[in-house]
Amino acid sequence: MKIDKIEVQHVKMPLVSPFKTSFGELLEKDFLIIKIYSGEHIGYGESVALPDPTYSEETTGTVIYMLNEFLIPLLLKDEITHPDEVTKRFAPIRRNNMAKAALEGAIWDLYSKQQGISLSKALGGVQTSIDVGVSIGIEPTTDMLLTKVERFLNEGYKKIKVKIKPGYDLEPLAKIRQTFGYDIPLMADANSAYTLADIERIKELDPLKLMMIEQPLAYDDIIDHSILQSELATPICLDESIHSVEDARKAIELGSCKIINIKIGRVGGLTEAKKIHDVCKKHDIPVWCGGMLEGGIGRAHNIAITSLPAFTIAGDTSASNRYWKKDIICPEVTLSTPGKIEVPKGAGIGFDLNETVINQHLISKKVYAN
Ligand code: OSB
Ligand code: MG
Repeated sequence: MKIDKIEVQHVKMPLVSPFKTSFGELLEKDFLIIKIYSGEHIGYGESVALPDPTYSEETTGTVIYMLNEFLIPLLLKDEITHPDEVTKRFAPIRRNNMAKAALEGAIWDLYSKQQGISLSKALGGVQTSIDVGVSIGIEPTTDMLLTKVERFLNEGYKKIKVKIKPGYDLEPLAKIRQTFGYDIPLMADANSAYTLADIERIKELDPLKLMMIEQPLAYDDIIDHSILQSELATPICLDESIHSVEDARKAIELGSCKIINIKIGRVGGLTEAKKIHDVCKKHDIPVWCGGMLEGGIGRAHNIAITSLPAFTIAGDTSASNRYWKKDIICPEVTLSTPGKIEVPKGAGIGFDLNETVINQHLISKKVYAN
């Protein structure tokens, strides 16, 4: 794969409505688009980091720095023949997984375009359409929350995930159960807002029969989660705590979770995501694909990885209109049938870029020639 040049575009797009979690509120997303040029093909990647280091330590700013100072020079140093080599090339650089994944994702797209196959196929995907869910932030009132739940249920979403935090947990979730019943697929995401001292309060959620509770305890913990899981009927799903296949193996061995949320950015790319998928499949741990309020390129990568066989639970990859007035890809991501997204069959990610939308939101652009 001879790389001719790499382009990094920085864009900032407003969300259709604010998104609030236990760690803060987002009104817009600024992110990076990566374009890797090789002959007649261009591979697309997206940095999923948030503007502030509140979900993880990475930010759009740290990603720009890491790309510029370390990762792009390393990638351009010698030619690679397969995307798996990118993970190895980046291994001496500690963490900075979202920065690594942005480049690695573009290389995977480029590689599958050169092979003339879909990214899903290149990754070993088997599902031709995927089940999807939606993540709902902390809403100003319970009524507004119920309105959103109703809207997304009507759109057929197969998993309703609600953000919770201490003081906003049992009440809104119980209201959803009272209103829509126990048959709707409901889960909660705490984004590390609790500690083991809250164990009694967390156990009060058990009667609500949630599909799972995501990352209740510290963002870097797998020990306390194993204690909590041993006392909790509701399955724990880890998000923030899992950065690698080794983290996943240890969490499974300790019994820290029964489900794992795989985010390509958080784990450093598609190669590592696939490895985590494989270890989970071996241990009968279901996985689903998490989201980072991605633009269309990130969304397309999520769709491709979700086509792997152990992704048996609906992920957070909603349609483009969940977050964007106009997405950066064409066509936009839509539900093919209620609660389902079709996996594109075209080469690579299977979407073109909407350069008009990108240019409307462009802050800066940098080109690295090889
Ligand atoms: O914890 O899953 C999370 C968004 C930003 C950071 C962390 C998370 C989320 C979401 C939104 O829940 C998922 C999405 O719809 O993209
Ligand atoms: Mg989460």
